[in-house]
Parts: sequence; C-alpha cells; structure tokens
Amino acid sequence: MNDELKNPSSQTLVVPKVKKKVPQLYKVILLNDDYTPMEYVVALLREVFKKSESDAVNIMLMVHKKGAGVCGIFTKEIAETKVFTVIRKAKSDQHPLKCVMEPE
Ligand code: TYC
Repeated sequence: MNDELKNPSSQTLVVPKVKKKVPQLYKVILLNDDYTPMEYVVALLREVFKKSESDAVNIMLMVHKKGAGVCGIFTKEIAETKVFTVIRKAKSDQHPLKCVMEPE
C-alpha cells in the first residue's frame, strides 16, 4: 500500500484513480437465406428484438437485399442470448435462418 495511505500523520490524502470500464458492445446480425419466409423474419424481429412492424420490415428487406443486417447492439451476454434465441426458434420452426454477433 502507498506510504501516504498507511501513515495518516503525513497529512497528504492520496485518492486512488478509479478508471471506469466501458463494456464492449456487440452487433447482432441476421443473415439472408433463400428459404425463410419474409413474414417469419418480420415476426421474429418483432418478438425477439421488440421492433415495430415498420422497423422489422425495413431490417428484413435490408437483409434480403444486402445479405445481412443489424438487428440491435447489446452487451456480450445479451447479444449471445439474442443469437441463441433466434437460432433455437428458427431451428424449432424448421427454417435455415442464421444469426451471428460481432464486436462493434
Ligand atoms: N430471402 C428470404 C426470402 O426471399 C427472406 C429473408 C429475409 C430470409 C431475411 C432471411 O434473414 C433473412 N424468402
């Protein structure tokens, strides 16, 4: 420990610097495929990512036209949960929909 902190008689107050950590954020990205119905993707974006109908349609169309699109930006644990939820749901509904995450 710093001598100044051990020995209060020296009258000098040392305040240790506390550096605030900014958590790494991750983009959750939906990938296009030729088989998953557009309406299914829109419904999933509404349910899992709480998007409005018009936002969900715009994201789905972006993915459909460009091959990929960002559904949201989250901390690591939340991004992992969203990706897992999308993959599990699509698999259970027998759609080949893919979802990945990448650092912002
Ligand atoms: N390309 C799909 C179709 O024409 C629609 C689609 C959109 C699929 C977005 C996946 O992440 C996706 N039915």
